[in-house]
Amino acid sequence: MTPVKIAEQFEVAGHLASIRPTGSGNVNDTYLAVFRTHFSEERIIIQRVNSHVFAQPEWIMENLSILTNHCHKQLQVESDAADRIWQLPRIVPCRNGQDYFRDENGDFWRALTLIASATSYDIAQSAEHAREVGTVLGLFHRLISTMNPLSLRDTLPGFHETPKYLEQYDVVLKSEGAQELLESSMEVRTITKFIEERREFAYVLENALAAGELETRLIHGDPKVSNIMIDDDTFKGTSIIDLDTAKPGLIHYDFGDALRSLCNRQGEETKDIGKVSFDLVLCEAFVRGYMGFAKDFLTANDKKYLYDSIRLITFELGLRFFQDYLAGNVYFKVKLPEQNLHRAKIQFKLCESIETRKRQIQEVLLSAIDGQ
Ligand code: GN1
Ligand code: MG
Repeated sequence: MTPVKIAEQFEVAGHLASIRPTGSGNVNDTYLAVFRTHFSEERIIIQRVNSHVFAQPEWIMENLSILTNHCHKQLQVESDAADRIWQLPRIVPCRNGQDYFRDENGDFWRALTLIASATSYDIAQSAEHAREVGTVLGLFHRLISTMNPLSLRDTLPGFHETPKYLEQYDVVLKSEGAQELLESSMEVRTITKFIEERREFAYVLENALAAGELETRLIHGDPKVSNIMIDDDTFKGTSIIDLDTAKPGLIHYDFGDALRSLCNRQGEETKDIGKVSFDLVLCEAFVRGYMGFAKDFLTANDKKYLYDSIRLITFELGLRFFQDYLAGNVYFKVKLPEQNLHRAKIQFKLCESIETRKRQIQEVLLSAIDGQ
């Protein structure tokens, strides 16, 4: 079915004026559709959810409505005191009465309202931007901190449990394709060594959870900088999007993920790996914004693992990209066969920079926490 035909399955007033691909997602396919009546215009986001990644896409929609209903109620209670308008994506129903549509190939399509007058950026624009990203994640964590972690289904079992990725990596490494790459490429061998040197570290958060130092809460799962919407008029953060990976987990993975994406000024796809490093100014601005809300729910033990979370999620994403390269690019979308290898090298370079700057990052974290 063509994108035009798909768009027409959703309950929107007026006629479809245009539909075009948008966004830079690595997993789902995203389109922006514009509908017009004689008097108005409505813009919606239509997505084909990758059902190789999400085995039960219906659960994503269930989670989304539970989550947005909770946040909406809470935001309404607080709206008089808020310094901005917080926006949430709303599910656009399908003409068949459901909140999704399956095409003749079995592909899963859903539509969401577009966050109004706002932009998301793949790369940090300024320290002010970083602070807004921190503010949005802090507010989101505070809003969902009052929900029962079991109120959402686990749409992606094993997602953000670093040891699980190591187990999968070990299996892939034994495959014929991976063994051939290992034999023929010095670069691949160097990366496997890098991973081996961090094998023990990969357990740091899960060990803390098992020891009772950290607790399972609800998390966003993918709060990278490009999922935070910034108001075009006020330049204040106004929304967090891409709620498909919201699930029970450790909020540390969220904290780390926002920072690893934000503090790499070169971005996740740069050609210039040599320039990749972890930016301390952006880090400090983010943490100040985050702590404005997070001081209400972060425990002393939570604070103890913040540095590790930044290092770990960066390592984890590098491992996921590298493993997918070895497996033949079966998970992340690629335009070039070596793209996942390249993406992995960028994350591992960033991971090294985070390791080299450990003391400075810890100082930044402490001063931002004390500043509250
Ligand atoms: C994927 O598809 P996208 O771009 O929203 C991935 C995240 C990674 C991210 C890296 C479900 O997110 O975990 O951090 O790429 N999402 C999934 O850019 O695996
Ligand atoms: Mg995502």
